[in-house]
Amino acid sequence: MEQTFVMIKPDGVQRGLVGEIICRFEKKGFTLKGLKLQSVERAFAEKHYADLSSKPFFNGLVEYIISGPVVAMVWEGKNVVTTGRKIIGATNPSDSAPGTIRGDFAVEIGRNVIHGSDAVESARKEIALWFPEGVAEWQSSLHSVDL
Ligand code: RTP
Repeated sequence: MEQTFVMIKPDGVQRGLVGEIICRFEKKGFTLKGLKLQSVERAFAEKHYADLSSKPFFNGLVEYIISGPVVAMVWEGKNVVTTGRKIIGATNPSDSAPGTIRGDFAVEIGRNVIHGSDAVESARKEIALWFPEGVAEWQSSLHSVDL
């Protein structure tokens, strides 16, 4: 079953959006497989965002991610990577549709509340980085078997 990595960024935690965000993924029907509140070191944040190291906003992005605790999660379900990105909304909150997390709760691209893996392969890498101890083994009975 497909899994994705989702991180509620420091602004999302500070604004009390953790419950709301978990609620949206749960109500959609995805299964929570891993969850932790974590303060990340600079080197860890740089590793997570290594692909963006050449971008002009990289240092500001790292400062943002280390500015307070984040909530790291693994969610599981059919097409959870793509559908999770739809639930989250476009990167720039000016473009994210109402009804999405960023569309409903964010204004600034540099304070856009949440991260979600952009592909199955990056999800695999990010889950390995954030959850080296592994995630829960349980299987929700709400998922149908593939026909
Ligand atoms: P994320 O990784 O956080 O889910 O975001 P994303 O895939 O939608 O977007 P990406 O291009 O990977 O950018 C990662 C994060 O960097 C910040 N950003 N700031 N100032 C800027 O122009 C700018 N562009 C991107 C955002 O926090 C974005 O989520």
